[in-house]
Amino acid sequence: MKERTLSIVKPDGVEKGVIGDVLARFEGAGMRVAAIKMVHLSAEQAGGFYLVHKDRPFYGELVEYMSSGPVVVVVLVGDNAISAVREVMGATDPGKAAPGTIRADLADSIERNIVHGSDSPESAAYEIPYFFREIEIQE
Ligand code: IDP
Ligand code: MG
Repeated sequence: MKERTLSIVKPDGVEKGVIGDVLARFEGAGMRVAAIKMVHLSAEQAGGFYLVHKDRPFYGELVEYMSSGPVVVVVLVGDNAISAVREVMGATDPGKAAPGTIRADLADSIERNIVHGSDSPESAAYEIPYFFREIEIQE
């Protein structure tokens, strides 16, 4: 089933110069980039994006990290895009991520883990319009 998902190359990914590497891995897995932009989120914007985590102990640090530098936000389209992208990303903790995944190969810690991907159709439906108007998505 053709699906949309939202992915973000996080501030550590941009800083490390792996935007191209991350996007190439998604394209190599059959995903197509349907929208893309670089933004530097304010703390308020990062907090709104991660509102689902507002009661978690790491929320404050997560908001600080996600607003610490520019990020690249993309809409990816493809067969089962949500789960396909999560598979290419690897587990949240790079120490537990499968070999060959983005996080296993490139990430430093459970927080600074290079990349975001929507985890469900419900989160994709919140996250995509958080960044893109329909007219900005080329499907
Ligand atoms: P996900 O990015 O794999 O979906 P989530 O549980 O949704 O993981 O957490 C969102 C983000 O919050 C993670 O990608 C990571 O940057 C950060 N995070 C998650 N768990 C922890 C933690 O235990 N300590 C610090 N940061 C965390
Ligand atoms: Mg998540």
